[in-house]
Amino acid sequence: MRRLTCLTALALLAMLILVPSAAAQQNQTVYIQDFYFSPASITVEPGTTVTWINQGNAPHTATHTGGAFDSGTLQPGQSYSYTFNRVGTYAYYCQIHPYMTGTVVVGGGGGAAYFAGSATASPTASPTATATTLATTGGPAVVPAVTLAASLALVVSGLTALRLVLRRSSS
Ligand SMILES: [Cu+2]
Repeated sequence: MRRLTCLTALALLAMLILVPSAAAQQNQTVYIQDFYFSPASITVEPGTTVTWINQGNAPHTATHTGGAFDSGTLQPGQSYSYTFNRVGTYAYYCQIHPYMTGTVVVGGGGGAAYFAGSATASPTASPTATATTLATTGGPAVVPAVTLAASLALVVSGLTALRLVLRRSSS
């Protein structure tokens, strides 16, 4: 009885820790310094929101060469976010200092899986949930898939334990 309650508590605790960490992977930060982007190149899953934070002393921009996104002038301390829903390689630069360049690669090797999964998904409906599901079907996203599987296993075991506890206390 006490052991089951303990198991349930552990399972719930693990859920609280694991689930947000899986969701936290949907955000990435690029720091803008004087005069470079750090890291200059990042690879993210579709649906990831990238935030550029100007940590330098000069104003900077993060401007896509193809016009998909443009932060405008970011004064020191200001930030700009853009959500990458489409697979591709996005080269960007600073309009004030054009020698500052960076790249965001969306999809990595999982592009095929992304397109297969996105055919039925509405582009406007809950991008976080969609991206999480896609991560489990994507080839290179092994770690998130394992994390999700572990979370699911814990949820199931936690609910089973909870049911046992409830059944025992009611009889
Ligand atoms: Cu700049």
